[in-house]
Order: sequence, then structure tokens, then C-alpha cells
Amino acid sequence: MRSEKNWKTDQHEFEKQACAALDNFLESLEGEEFKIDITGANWSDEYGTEAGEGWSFGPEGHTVPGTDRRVRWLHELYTIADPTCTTRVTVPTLWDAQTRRVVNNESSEIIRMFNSEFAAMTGPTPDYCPQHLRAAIDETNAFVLRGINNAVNGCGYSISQEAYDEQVALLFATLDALEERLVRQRYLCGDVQTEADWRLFPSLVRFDAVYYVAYKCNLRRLEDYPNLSNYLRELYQTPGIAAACDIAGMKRGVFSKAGPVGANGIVPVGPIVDHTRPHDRERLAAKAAVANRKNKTAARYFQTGKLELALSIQPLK
Ligand SMILES: N[C@@H](CCC(=O)N[C@@H](CS)C(=O)NCC(=O)O)C(=O)O
Repeated sequence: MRSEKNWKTDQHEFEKQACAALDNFLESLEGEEFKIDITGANWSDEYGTEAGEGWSFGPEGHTVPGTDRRVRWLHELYTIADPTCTTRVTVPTLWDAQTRRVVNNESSEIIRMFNSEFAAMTGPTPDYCPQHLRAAIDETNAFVLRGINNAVNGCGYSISQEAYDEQVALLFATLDALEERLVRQRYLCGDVQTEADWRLFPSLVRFDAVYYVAYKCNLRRLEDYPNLSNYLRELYQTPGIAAACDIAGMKRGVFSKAGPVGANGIVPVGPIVDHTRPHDRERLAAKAAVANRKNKTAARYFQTGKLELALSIQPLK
């Protein structure tokens, strides 16, 4: 999503989008009020009868919004609109109940859609991607994606010592750099929370609980970084976020057969990390009021803690 926000609530108008699919999707919203529902999905058994089916809505299935069809697998959503579709079926998946098709399954684009094109639905919420910070946000996102979001998986899933050594060095060098940045400023891109903070957050909140043990990211704990851990607590304590983070569930998911470490489903007891204890990030607050008290977008985005979401847009009745 590369467009600028150009939405008028009473007369929906959208700039021409870079992406034709999105363009059509936005045009189809014209004159409609709508809401977004979130449905969770589980990774199906890698073995036995469910092998190769991917994300599952469970044996009871899920009624596809906008239709009366009930499906068991997320891949069935993709082929409803296009029976010849062979794309990768990933979460999150954004489904439009009105046009009955998958609109987007790229989280970085969906998060921007929530921030901009859907802004009129959510009332007054902060702009997490203001134009003047766009370049800094994009640069930070790329840095975090390579050095943190992808590197933790690189550590966990490496199948050679060399590959692991490379990923773990990259991961901790990136954490060191972020720690250094957060000595000077409250958030990754300056004085205000932005999309970049919320794209880092899921990796940080899982770090000690999951990645440190299960993905062998154990050079240092996040708790050993004074600024990063403080910053994590501030993000965690943002209204709406803690309730959306099921850390015990994240551990269960990873230490089950789905994770890189064969743990026979046994979930380790620790570490005990209290993200609710006070942080002191206010000391870096800008003079300007920090307009990030309400965080609907982020809360919605991290609803299941694992980003294992199938989202669907539905017209309001
Ligand atoms: N481009 C996607 C990739 C998401 C992704 O890889 N999701 C994983 C779960 S975390 C998935 O669904 N994997 C299933 C597969 O690759 O078959 C995004 O970032 O939104």
C-alpha cells in the first residue's frame, strides 16, 4: 500500500492505488459502512490426514463471511473467488465479505491499510505512519525485519552451525543497535509511537518467553537490555495491548510440535518476566503531548499475539 490517505467519510474517495487489487477493493467500499472481524486459525498437523492443508479453522469449520459456505481450511477462502489460485496461503489473510475474495495477505500492507484507508472507521486514532516520518519508518522496518523478525527464525530453523552463527550474530548486533538508539529517544523513530514500534513489538514480547530457549537466541535475554526492556514494558502497557498478548499461548504453540524444538508438548516453566512493572520511558518524552493513549489499530493487529489471524471485512447490518 503506497497511497496517501484520501478518504472523506461522507463521500469516499481514494487516490489511485499502486496495487490494482487494492484499488478495486477500496472502490468496492464506496458508500458502505463496514467492520472488521477477526477469526483465529491453527496450523494443522504436519502428519497424518491433515498434512499439507496448512491453516485450519478447526473441525467445526468457519462460515465464510458474506456467504453461507462453511470451510475447514484457510486455503478454501483463496479458491472461492479464484479456483485456479495457487498462491501461498499465509496469515494474516484479509477477506472482503462483500466481494467475497481475499484482498491481501501481506501484513506490512494490511497494517498500513488499517492506519490509513480504514482510518475513518475507527474514530480518532493516532497516525502511525505520518508522511514526514515515512522514510525513517520504512528504513527502520527493513532493519528490524532483517535483524530481528527474520533473524529469530533464522536462529531457530538453521540446519547448520554456520547458518546459526551468522543469524545469531546479526540478531544480537541488531538488538545492540536498537538498545543504543533507545538510550537517546523514546521510540524507534523519535518522540512518537509509529508503525515501526508495533512491527518490532511481537518479536520483543516473545523474546525471553520463547525465542531465548526454543530458538536458541540465548546470548542475552531481553531483560538484560535496560532500554529495550523498559521500552517493551511501555509498549506492553499501552491500553489494549496486554489483553491481546497471550504469552502462555505463544509458549504452548512453540513448544508443541509446531516449534523448532522437539519438546513433546512440554512447556518450560520460565522465565518469569513481569511486563506490567513500571517503566521510565517518560523521561524521554517530547514536550509535545504524546498522542498514543488509544491504540485500536495496534490492539487489533496483535489480537492473538501470534498474528495468526484471518481478518474479514463485512458491511454493517
Ligand atoms: N508476507 C506474509 C508472510 C506471513 C507468513 O509467512 N506467515 C506464516 C505464519 S507466521 C504462514 O502463514 N506460513 C504458512 C506457509 O508459509 O505455508 C506477511 O508477513 O504477512
